[in-house]
Amino acid sequence: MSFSLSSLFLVCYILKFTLALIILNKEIETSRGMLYPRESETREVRTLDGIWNFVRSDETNPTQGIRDGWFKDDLSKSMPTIPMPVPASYNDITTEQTLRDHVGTVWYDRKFFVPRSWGQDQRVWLRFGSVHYEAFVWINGRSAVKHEMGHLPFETEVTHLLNYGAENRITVMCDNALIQTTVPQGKISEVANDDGVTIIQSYTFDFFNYAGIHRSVHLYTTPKTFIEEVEVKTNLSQNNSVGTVDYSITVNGTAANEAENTLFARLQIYNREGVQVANVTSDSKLVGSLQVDNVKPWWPYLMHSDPGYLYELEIRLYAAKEQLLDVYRLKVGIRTLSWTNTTFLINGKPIYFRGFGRHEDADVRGRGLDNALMARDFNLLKWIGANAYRTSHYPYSEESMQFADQHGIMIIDECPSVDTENFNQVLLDRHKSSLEQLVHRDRNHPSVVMWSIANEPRTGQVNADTYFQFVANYTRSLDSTRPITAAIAVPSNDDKAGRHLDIISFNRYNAWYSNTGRLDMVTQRVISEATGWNKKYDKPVLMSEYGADTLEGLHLQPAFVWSEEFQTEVFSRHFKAFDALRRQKWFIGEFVWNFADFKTAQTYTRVGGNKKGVFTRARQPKAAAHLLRQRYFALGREVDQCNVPNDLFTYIVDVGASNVNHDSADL
Ligand code: GCB
Repeated sequence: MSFSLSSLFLVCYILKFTLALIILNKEIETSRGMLYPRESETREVRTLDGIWNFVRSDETNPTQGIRDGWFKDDLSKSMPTIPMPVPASYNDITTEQTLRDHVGTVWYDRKFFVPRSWGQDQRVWLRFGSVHYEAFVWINGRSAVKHEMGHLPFETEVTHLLNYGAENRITVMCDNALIQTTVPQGKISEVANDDGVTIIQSYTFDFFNYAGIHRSVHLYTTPKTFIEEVEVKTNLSQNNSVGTVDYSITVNGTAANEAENTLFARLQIYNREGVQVANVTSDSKLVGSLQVDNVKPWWPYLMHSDPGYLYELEIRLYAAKEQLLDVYRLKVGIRTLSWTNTTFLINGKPIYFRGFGRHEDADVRGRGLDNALMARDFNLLKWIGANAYRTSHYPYSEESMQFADQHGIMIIDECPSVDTENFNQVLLDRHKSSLEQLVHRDRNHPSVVMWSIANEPRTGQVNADTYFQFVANYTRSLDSTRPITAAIAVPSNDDKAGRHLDIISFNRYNAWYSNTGRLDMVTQRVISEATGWNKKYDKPVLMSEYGADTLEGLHLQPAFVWSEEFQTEVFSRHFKAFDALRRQKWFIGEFVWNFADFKTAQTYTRVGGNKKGVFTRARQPKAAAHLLRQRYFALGREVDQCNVPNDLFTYIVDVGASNVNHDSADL
């Protein structure tokens, strides 16, 4: 009897374990709308950015505010509030450790007026650029929207919730907790401290889990029937002389439902000088194509003398009898992408990436949108001669995507999946949703040239094959015009995901995490690892991370870990490997980790954060930045025939030819 009972338990246990391993490729909810808020003849936009009121919940009682109805009235009537800027992470605004390290919910509210005119014959929408990680929103005490997933926008119609020509209140509850089924994953535990217990958030990635209302909050109006979505796909003729812009428009509104067949759109494309270069009138399907003769293609920075060329697409939506309903304008870059098992091409020309992994990170503001910092970063990217970056490890602001379009900086657009492991159904569904939201948001940006579906996933684990097959194929079904990659750090022999990707990216820290300090163990290892990936999958390969922590101002000769000399040497040893690899056509790019120093969780391996930046956190160059600049421009000159800046090389001396024979014994 006891034997059969224990075998029954064993069978049940095995069954439970096996069931937990089964993951299905389920349908998931998809996003709608979300066009970037722009003013036009038919639309008004207002920002709710500014100083909001803020309350940190008791960590041991995170749902207290919901139970006590804090959203029903001003927050200050329930709890003492402090002022909090929006957009910004809340963590580093005060001097309190409890707020910096807070785990769980926080609350924001503010008052605002809505013009009386907005109440007539139009609709009003509330849109958040991003809230990390989960947001619950109320307008005048009534639930408006709920959204899960940091770094991505969400919106809802609030027409019926607003008081027109009167005061309104918006309340937001934001939860930063990361668990095993969130994207990214984390763990919450209760740990004893000196006075009782503390709730601890842990995660395997190193960047600080900044939280709050990270990007702008907008209110905007649309007509009753309006352009809800626009999708464009562009193409070029063989010799790049004629461009086509395929469009597809989705309309929302009563006119769309009742008089579906009578709606049509007029689309025009204007060049940079404001001259109309194409126009078309659609039928009621609102799908079609425009042709641009003598087109100026969108080129990456340094690949052409006029990079980042953008046209303006104007869409006018009409009802029967030429009644103008809505106008929306969108910047469009006309380019093609194609790839083989050895090459990745833009407008028919092979790409060699020279770029960075980055973070949205700054002192005080954390991950909050900051236009001054963004402009500075793009100036630095251009100064250093980079042509690309990866949005490691989550989607960056829409404003930065617009900048990248304008400046011709190519983007590997990454979803927020980092160190993904313990694959399960809920995680898969959320992971797919993060990609759906990302592709939906960014599909019209010419700068986006690749989707990255994960950073350092544990692709050696059971289920990784099926899991990444589902994630990659789902992303492909959303957009087949761009290749798919993931930045992988497991050895190529163990990896089970690469076969589902189009391009292999790998991260490795030779002379840092492996063989620390051994500069003589970099070059050959990089060459053989890249070659291993190519041999295994027969696909283009790029190195998506390499680098060394470097304390600005620390100089040690001979080079020693953490010194500026060491970072410079580590780079140089990689350059040698990359040059050998470039001769193999399948090696398509090099990405330094990281663009700038950034904040991490507290650990003894980090002195004030991750210092692998080529720039400091204050965006000033370390010594290696000058070296990298010389390489990136030299590469630009060699592979893309670009001009190089006059100040690239500092004049040192005019050494005349020597007629004496020297050998190394002289030195
Ligand atoms: C990595 C991660 C990146 C880290 C980096 C490091 O492999 O992808 O997020 O910051 O290493 O410096 O440890």
